[in-house]
Amino acid sequence: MRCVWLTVCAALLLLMITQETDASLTARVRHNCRRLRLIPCRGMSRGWYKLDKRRCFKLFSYFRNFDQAQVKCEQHCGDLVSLHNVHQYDRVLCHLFKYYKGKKRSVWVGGEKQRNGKFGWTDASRWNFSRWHKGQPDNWKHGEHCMEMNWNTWGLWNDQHCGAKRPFVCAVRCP
Ligand SMILES: [Ca+2]
Repeated sequence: MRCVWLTVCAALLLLMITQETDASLTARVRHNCRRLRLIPCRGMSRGWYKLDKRRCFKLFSYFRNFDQAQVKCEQHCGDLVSLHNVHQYDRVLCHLFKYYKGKKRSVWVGGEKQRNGKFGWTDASRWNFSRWHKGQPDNWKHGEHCMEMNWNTWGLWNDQHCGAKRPFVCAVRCP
């Protein structure tokens, strides 16, 4: 009986810690994003914002699987977004946070498992930045080859089944 209560208490404690971490991370994202102002990309349609000096990004809020999302980005002469530093990461994260009004939503970004088993970007740029959720990528049930952002906690990444349908973020070269 004592063992059962200990297990229950441990589970509750773990739940509280997890929720606290999630809540504090969400609060940090909210705080960080307060002052961040996105700059619309000149010469492009509505919804495209500056990602860096060379690229613009846009959230497509309808749901597609990973390959369909990448094809859609290619139709705009781009790719699913690749992220290489905290500035790019914050711009995308804050846009999502504001768009979804703090209600967490997983989206596809451009991370995809390569032949060597490591993750790379669909635009073939260098993999030099990551924000994996603790314990990820875990290749759950040996079928997770695509990367989503905002899994479980705002801003953190997870490897996911590529057939799952998600909104997605594309990036293109500035016009
Ligand atoms: Ca996973």
